[in-house]
Amino acid sequence: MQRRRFFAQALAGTAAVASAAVGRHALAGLPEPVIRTTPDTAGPWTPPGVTGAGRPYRPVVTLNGWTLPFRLKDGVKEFHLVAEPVVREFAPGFAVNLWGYNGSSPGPTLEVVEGDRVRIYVTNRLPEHTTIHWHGQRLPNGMDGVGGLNQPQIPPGKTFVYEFVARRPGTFMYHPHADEMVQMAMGMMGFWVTHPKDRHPWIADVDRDYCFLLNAFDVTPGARTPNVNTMLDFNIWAWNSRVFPGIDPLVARLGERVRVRIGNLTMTNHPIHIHGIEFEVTGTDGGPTRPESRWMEVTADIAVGQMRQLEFIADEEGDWAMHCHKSHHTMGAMGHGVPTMIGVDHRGLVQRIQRVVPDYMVMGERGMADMGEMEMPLPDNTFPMMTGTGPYGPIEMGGMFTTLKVRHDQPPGDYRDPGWYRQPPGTQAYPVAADQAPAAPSAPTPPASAHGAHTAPASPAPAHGTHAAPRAPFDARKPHGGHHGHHH
Ligand SMILES: [Cu+2]
Repeated sequence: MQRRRFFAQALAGTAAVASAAVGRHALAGLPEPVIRTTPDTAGPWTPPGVTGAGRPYRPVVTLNGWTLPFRLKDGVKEFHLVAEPVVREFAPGFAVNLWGYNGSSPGPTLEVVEGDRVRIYVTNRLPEHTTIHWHGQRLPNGMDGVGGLNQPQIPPGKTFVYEFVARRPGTFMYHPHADEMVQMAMGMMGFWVTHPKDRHPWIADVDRDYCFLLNAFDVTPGARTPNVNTMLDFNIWAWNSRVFPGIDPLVARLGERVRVRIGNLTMTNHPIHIHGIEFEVTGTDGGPTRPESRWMEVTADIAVGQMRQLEFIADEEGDWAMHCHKSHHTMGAMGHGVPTMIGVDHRGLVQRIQRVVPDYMVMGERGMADMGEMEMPLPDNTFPMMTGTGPYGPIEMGGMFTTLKVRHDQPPGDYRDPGWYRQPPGTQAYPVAADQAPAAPSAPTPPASAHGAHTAPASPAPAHGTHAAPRAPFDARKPHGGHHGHHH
């Protein structure tokens, strides 16, 4: 059923590829490129009647992505990647002009078996040259894809062929090694999975095998094209070029073994945190980890250019948050010049300003949680800073966030969203009446003039002497308290 759905999607999204740069006749001997432009998660794909060089495998599911079908020709698996401009919907109402492969960014996942000989045609329909580097693979030097070093770059309108044997099983990715900063800032990347051809002592059979790439963009709110010269200050934190609530959930049946393969092609690290379960890192882009080297984690830091395989038993039912633990990576695009307003009382002021500036809003005087439900006027093409609505209200998350949905009645192999979890009665946090809560004493108020190092204490000293002492270390940290001299 999943496969049928995929083919329906593939057929619906398949366009006869023709352009001025590469005529159909020029591609006559090549496998027809398969194009898919929808951002929903395609079901697992296995080639009909072909299992590759090894035993049957459990296909991966690419989060908000898809696996590229191949053509088997004389025992070689032939793929056709087309590098081209695409439009990617990051979340409903937010579409961005990117560069990608075969209609999508990231490009489709390439999925093969250890020992397979693969031949990959790469057609360049970008306005500039490109290459593809096969991150992590063992291959002949001339197939490694570093433009200028291993090969001449692929000019616009031309097709190059890469051919090698997928020598070791594992988790890999592909991306250009030509004008790399620009081309990766525009979304050119994809996943690669090589399944083991025999039973491997360090590679478990899993019931579900998910994969996605971490990526980041700098898109000015309201704009449609990323700024490509940004080096560090990105504002869109995405998984497979999707942002919450545009990222699909990972679903599992209670008790299943689940693998999540993640690669980081951003310019910073991402500590990926999964609620509700513990996992082991069972592999990197260097291969499977030795079982005796593994330990339990709930957060795995994935550094720049690294890949990690997280594996766990989904043995707790519920809707579990799964997200990057850098809190600004679970936010949408925002202005950075917003001052901290917690504790500032604006009562009365807003109405007065709104007479002059009708859209005026105060941000954050009680924290930023209000942002999750505010109807802020947004530019036409962006997404709210904190959004996504759960069964109990705004989730107050954007960017690198989704959920792991574990259900006892999720059918095996069914990847459909089961909806929100209903907690059994008596298992959810609940409010109590004020007279039923234990007394909650307030923290003592600090002396009013604690920062006035040069003036005499103005507040009356507390009766018990223990409160006088903490003033000294506070004063000592003041850089302009010259008479302490600790920084000379
Ligand atoms: Cu992050």
